[in-house]
Amino acid sequence: MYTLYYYPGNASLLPHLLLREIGAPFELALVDRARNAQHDPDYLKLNPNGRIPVLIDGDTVLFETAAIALHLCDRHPEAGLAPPLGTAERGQFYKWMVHLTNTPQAEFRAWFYPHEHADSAEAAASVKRVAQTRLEGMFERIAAQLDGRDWLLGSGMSAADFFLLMLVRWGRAMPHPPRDLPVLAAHAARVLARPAVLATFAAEGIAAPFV
Ligand SMILES: N[C@@H](CCC(=O)N[C@@H](CS)C(=O)NCC(=O)O)C(=O)O
Repeated sequence: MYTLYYYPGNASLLPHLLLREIGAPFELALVDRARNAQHDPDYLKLNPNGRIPVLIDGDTVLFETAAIALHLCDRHPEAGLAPPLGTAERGQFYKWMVHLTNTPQAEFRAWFYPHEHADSAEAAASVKRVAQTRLEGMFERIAAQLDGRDWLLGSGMSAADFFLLMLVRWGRAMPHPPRDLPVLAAHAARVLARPAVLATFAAEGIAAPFV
């Protein structure tokens, strides 16, 4: 039985989506951001960075969304959410998982929390503007690579597609949201067609529109 520390719509959404897609038994533990529970001493013992999510798997405590996702793929190979180890497609899978986490996901941190990267309100506004432009470029490049295929990997749907859906969702309030790119809208619709995805949103109390 896994325990996923989550907050609705946060980065915990990716492991939550994967747990439901896999069909693994898990329980959810709310980290109440409304009262900054991510900085409670007990939570900091799980993730000293004070960030969501954390996954508990027996004696294993993991933070970092992408690491949790990769671990779940490895623990449940039968779910087919990652290509077999040592194959060319596995390399492509790593490429996308690492790219999504260290490029758009990291840039979203600057967009959602610009004050962390600035020492004045004016500088923070500038950080947010620049992050927005950079995110637009990132999504355009992802869309260009996805053009003509259903999933990020040629071999079929993988955890990276769920990751992309979460990021497209995070951009829904941007002036030029990623869903405006037809390739990304079509990809999001394919992922949203998975029953596990709608069940995840329902469990987190998230209503449509999802992206
Ligand atoms: N690199 C981390 C980032 C996680 C992250 O930024 N989580 C956000 C929610 S999406 C958070 O915990 N925000 C609360 C805070 O920073 O105080 C990961 O992927 O797990």
